[in-house]
Amino acid sequence: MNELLVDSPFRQDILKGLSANPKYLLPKYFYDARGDELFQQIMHCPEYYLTQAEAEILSLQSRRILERCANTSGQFDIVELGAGDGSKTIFLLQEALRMQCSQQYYPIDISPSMIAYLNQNLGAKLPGMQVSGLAGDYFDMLEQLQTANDQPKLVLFLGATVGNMLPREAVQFFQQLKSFLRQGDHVLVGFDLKKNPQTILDAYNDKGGLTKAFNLNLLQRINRELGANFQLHQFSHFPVYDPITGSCKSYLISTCDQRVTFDDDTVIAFERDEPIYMEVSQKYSKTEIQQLASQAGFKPVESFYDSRHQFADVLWRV
Ligand code: AVJ
Repeated sequence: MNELLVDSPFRQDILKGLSANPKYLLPKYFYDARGDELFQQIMHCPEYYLTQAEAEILSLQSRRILERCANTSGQFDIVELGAGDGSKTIFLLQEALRMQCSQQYYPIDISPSMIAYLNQNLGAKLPGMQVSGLAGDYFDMLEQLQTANDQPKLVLFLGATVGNMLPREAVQFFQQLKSFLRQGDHVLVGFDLKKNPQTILDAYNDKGGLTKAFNLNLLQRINRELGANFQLHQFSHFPVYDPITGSCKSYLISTCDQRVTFDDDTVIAFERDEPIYMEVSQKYSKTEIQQLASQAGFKPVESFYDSRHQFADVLWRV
């Protein structure tokens, strides 16, 4: 055992997940620099309809969304959880500047490279908007923000990031989010809607193999950052979709009996055909979205859909 190795949250979470039965990894760890890059490519691949659908909503309906917020809040700060590269949010931010209802944008993201990119590049595209990025976990960063300011807020949680939680986890998440908000604050949440199950499965099983590479990249990251020796070619990518529960789940399957060792001498054994549960991408019906709002204690304001009703950006108020 090398005593100089720091027991980082990343190491703790990875070893906890790989020691569990069944084994799992946390999707927030997909997003290192290479993972960011692969996710950008997924967003542009033909099977991954979500990005286009939400871009259509935000490019055509941002004015209406912001009018509904300004009604009750007047001026407000815009906070975004899981901002990514901000390429869809920019429509909404530009409209907010035109309407003069917001001049402060706080993107929060787990990826420090994304936040650095936003801090450097977004201000120039949005003259008059103060961009203050925060890299870290959502609630840690919201805590920081709360002590720094108490402006009315519009919190964006776009891109179906909420899908990385199961419905009961989502209820708890929004209950906790609400504790950072005040009466009259808004949240805009992007949900991927239940639809033809094959369309959904294809989005997580693209022909170009990007989603597979995105999943395997987390093993690569573990190799690099935790001194492990995952053999990437000994894992296959296996996505499934259950049209009743709406859960699309991704697994990596060990294709043989194998042992993986880490630089702290940890050994993780895999049996042939043993899965690692990587991610859920939860899909919702319109009714289930309503139920989630009421269970979490938010008031529905208005739902915004793309022309094919594949995706919903849903506005709630505290
Ligand atoms: C970033 C969580 C919205 O679940 O659709 C895309 C991540 N994983 N392809 C999703 C993802 C595989 C994505 N979210």
